[in-house]
Amino acid sequence: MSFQDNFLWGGAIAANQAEGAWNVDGRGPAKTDVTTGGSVKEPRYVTFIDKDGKPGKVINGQPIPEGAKYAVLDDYYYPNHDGVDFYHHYKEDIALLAEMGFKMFRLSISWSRLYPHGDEETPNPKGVEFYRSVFLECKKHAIEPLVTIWHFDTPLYLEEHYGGWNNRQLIDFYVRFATTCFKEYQGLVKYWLTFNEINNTIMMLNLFGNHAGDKEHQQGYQQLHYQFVASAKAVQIGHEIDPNNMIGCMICGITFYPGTCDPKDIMVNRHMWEKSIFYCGDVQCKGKYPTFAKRLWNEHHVQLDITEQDLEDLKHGCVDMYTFSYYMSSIETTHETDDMVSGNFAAGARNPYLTYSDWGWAQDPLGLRYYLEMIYDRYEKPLMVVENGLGAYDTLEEDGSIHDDYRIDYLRDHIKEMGKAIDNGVNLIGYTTWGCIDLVSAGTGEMRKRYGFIYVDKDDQGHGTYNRYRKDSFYWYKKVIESHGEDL
Ligand code: P53
Repeated sequence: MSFQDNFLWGGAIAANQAEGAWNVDGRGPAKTDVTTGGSVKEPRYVTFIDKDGKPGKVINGQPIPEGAKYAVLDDYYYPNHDGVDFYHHYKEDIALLAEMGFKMFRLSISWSRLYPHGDEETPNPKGVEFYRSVFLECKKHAIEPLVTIWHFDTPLYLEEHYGGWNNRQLIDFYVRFATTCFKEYQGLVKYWLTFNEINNTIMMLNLFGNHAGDKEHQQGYQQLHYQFVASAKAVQIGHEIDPNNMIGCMICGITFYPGTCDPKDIMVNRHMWEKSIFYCGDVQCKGKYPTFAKRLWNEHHVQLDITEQDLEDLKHGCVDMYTFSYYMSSIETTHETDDMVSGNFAAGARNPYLTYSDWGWAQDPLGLRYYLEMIYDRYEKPLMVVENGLGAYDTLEEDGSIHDDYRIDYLRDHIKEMGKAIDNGVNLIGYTTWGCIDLVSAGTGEMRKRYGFIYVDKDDQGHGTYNRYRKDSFYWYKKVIESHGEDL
């Protein structure tokens, strides 16, 4: 028996992708609210009004022009505005999760629902109440919430007026927000994650940043440093408020392989692990920068604003557990190849031993076991896989059924490898699959890239009843949980 009886089986969503109600009950906007829908071929755009009053757009991730202001424009559709309306469906949704036997439900708190601008002294009471109702609903069904404090959704006001995470002041705003969460939900929430996929900033530069120079690296590393300090301070406060709190880091986990046995490839691959995966995990788990950090900074002439107090904070703000998302593996090689991966957030050479999703993500269950064993050996802290799953096109049949055997196959294979990692000594305590209820894709803004056990009737133009339907995987996952991972 690999999985213990108290193993935390469940699923995950994020506020900005699921809740909708973007301007309801005093919520302020986040960057996702000025981001359009895209596809595997079309990027998502961020829209604005420039200094002469003209509307415009840039590819998501690029800065808007000097003097421009983010804006919602008439001619575009913004899929996150309505999400899948979890804001009004949460009772029904949590009941469905309970029907599957969920032990854990990962969700995030929208920062701008609690602090519409981000720099207020006190939170928006309606926002605070909403999450209290959600957590009470979880409690009613004996589901442990796992709460992500920041899931990419810095209030837009902080982006515009403070320069977002380029500004040290964001640490204090974040700490105020996190403190409110710990205080308000004490006794209702025990498991917390400070920053979702904190390593993305730097990993995206490593994967796609051929064009990125010293300036981008300086910015990326500096933003990360402020987030590390914010996370460490939140961990300390979270422990003071309730010593029972289990607070984790959350890393975008990609398993990197060398493309050949050329020692140069082995080295380049090791360094990819360092700069994309270990850099963040080391700071958050060990409370100090790793030995190779100086080399990374020097490579790009990075000069960080780090104070003595920051180093103290990092030291005393180590996380209690390491959590990560896992969707795919990737190849690092110094050799030229024409056989490249194409898709969304996928890069590098194609791995001939693997199959790829419709969005170009390598399906690699064994890579999950590799990641678990590697990371547990490094930190010896409890681990959770807090995102995993297959984004795929689903068909809603006339009778309301959805036959998603491809998703069942994907999840089954990954669960088997988790079991083997546990048998190899890894202390894996939980598994929350991504998008347990269908939601808006972060990468492409699509609805049709679906992950859920629960189908939501909404399309890429926002049309649909928003009704919920049980997929075949719903009944399958119920059985998996019931049998403690034995009946796959
Ligand atoms: P979507 C890129 C690569 C791996 C994971 O992604 C990523 C991203 C950013 O999109 O993000 C996580 O929706 C993220 C979730 C996101 C999920 O992966 O593009 O934490 O918010 O929805 C899946 O298919």
